[in-house]
Amino acid sequence: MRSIVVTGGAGFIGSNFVHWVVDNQPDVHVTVLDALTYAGNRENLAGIPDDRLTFVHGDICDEGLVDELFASTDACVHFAAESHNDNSIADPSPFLRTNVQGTYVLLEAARRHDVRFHHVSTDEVYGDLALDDPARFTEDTPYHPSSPYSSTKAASDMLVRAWVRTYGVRATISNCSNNYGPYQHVEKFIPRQITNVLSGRRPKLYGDGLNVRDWIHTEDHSSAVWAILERGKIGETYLIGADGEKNNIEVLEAILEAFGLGPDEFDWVKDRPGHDRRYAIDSAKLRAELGWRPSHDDFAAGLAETVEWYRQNEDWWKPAKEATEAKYEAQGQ
Ligand code: NAD
Ligand code: TDX
Repeated sequence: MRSIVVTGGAGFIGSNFVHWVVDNQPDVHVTVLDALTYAGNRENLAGIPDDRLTFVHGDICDEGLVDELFASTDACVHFAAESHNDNSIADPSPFLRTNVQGTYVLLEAARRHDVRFHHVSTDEVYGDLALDDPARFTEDTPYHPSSPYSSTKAASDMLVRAWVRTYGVRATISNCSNNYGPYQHVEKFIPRQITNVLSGRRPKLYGDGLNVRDWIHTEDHSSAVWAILERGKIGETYLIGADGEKNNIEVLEAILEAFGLGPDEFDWVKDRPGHDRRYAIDSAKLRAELGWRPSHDDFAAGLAETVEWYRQNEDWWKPAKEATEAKYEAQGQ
């Protein structure tokens, strides 16, 4: 594989993936296709040499542009999406357009040009598990999405499966759990709480704080996606997770501790409508078939590094902070 198109490569996980490829795959040229929505930031790709990266400012729904890019690439890794549940509850329409229509446009171009396609999806397509359920999601868990966001991701997964079966598109799918690390937008849970403290606000916890997420460092997501792109079986789905289940109170306490704050120094706020209770990934297939292992096995250390990154990069997050908090405040969150 010599050339790949990375959609959404200026977002959180996409840009971490691009850095990972540039650092670990010296013979691969990356073309990022990104619309630079509120969630995309060209700065996320700063420092990457021009001979390794071409940046294209454009929309995945633009058929002509996508066709042109797919005419000269070996593969596409598709990260571009509207990605935030709370936004999808306030206004689902951009989620339908980008996540469903955009994926359709990419699949049609992959079909025309026989491009190897990897679709990046989420564990949220499986719905949620009870706190006392010993089960975890596997590739065989039925789809049961709860939010407008996760239902559009589920729809896009279904399109990929249909294009593999009907048209023979060479595609794979991965469903990953919650990522953390640098370059994550301040609307998301961990960066929101870190930057609340850094900007003199109190952290905000939804509902009863007992909801569980299965945290994985974004670098481990990148190495897993690469393993699937290179060695995954066409038509298959792989779940990506690093055995990182924690409830939101535990994560928040670790953040408060990193700042030397007491465990009560936060506000309870209104719960998210339809709030999924627990996500948990069984990644046995990925580990057994592709030999993948996560390298970040110490959540406290990864979180401390992430806190430090936000401390050091105020210029990166400050411009988005006020507007994000104003939006939350209007929602009572
Ligand atoms: P993000 O919101 O940080 O980034 C999304 C990127 O896509 C941005 O750069 C944005 O500009 C771009 N984009 C949006 N609409 C576009 C369009 N129409 N055309 C071109 N570019 C467009 O998202 P993220 O958290 O990095 O998530 C990336 C992918 O990973 C998504 O598909 C998401 O569903 C999936 N995922 C995320 C997580 C997580 O924890 N964040 C977990 C599992 C899967
Ligand atoms: O201020 C907050 N307080 C709070 O308690 C925010 C922003 C969130 N929460 C809770 C809601 C969730 O239980 O924290 C948990 C994590 O919330 P988010 O960061 O919004 O993530 P989540 O809804 O779990 O979805 C994420 O993981 C799966 C990504 O945003 C998705 O793109 C991905 O598919």
